[in-house]
Amino acid sequence: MTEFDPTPNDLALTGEATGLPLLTVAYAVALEYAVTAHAHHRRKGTETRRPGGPGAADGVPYVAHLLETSALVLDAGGDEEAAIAALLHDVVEDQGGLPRAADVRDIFGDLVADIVLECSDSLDPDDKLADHWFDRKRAHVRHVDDVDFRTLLVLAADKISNARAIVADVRTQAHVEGGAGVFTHFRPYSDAVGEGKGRATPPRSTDPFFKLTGGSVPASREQAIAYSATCALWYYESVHAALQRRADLSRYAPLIRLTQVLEFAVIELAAVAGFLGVKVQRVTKQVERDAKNGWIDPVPVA
Ligand SMILES: [Mn+2]
Repeated sequence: MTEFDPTPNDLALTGEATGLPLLTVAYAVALEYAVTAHAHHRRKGTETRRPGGPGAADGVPYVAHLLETSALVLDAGGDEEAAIAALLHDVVEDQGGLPRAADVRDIFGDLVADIVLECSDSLDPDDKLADHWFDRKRAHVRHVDDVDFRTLLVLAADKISNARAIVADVRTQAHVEGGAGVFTHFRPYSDAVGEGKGRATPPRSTDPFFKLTGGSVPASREQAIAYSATCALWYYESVHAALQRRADLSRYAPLIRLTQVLEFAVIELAAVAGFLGVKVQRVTKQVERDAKNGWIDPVPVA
């Protein structure tokens, strides 16, 4: 694990003192790059609805998520490289894999490319379908202990944006099944009902919360929704717990701030999940158990 070791660049004087702009043309180039690369990419679950009513565009452009992620990084005090990486953090995973990573490296340099790669869950879409959801997410949580400080900012901002989107979707769709349908868009739902795209990776009896599926696959719609909502809350709580440990040790102000903002988002998510019957306490206990079992590497206290 790398500790925060400020370089002269990290401690750069403010724009006023140096006469340098706070953001350069590289940020504008990254914005244009993200808009072009994600031109046809909509946010999950908005592919067919018109969120703004008559006259609004079909679906929510994915760039909305990238702008929010980058804005959170800047607002917390992240630097331009972190903010650029935030704009590009899904471009390798969602829009082109390794050739895309090479392109990002050519245009934006090693620092940005390395952050983007550290944010990429899987570079092979086939792997993503073949891997069990819990294995993939646990690897992602463990990864929080190893990555660079700028990457932590992007990871935190990404989770804040996603958790807020789930909360807003559940609340605005509360008139339909209490908003429960939102959780049918996630992988644990399709795994539990046995409708996974490509290779099926049904929940295993050793996975946490397996009992919520009724102990069998396919689960009923209600069981699968409860399972999916519980898994979602578990994931966000786990990422928050891992970020909290890095933030506590580092005293890196932008990370402390984003970890706090993520905590609020997770509390809101727990509240809407609680309305859907998710036992929040059970999720918290599981996160603690994971840490004890070494699913999340405990960070040594210096
Ligand atoms: Mn993202």
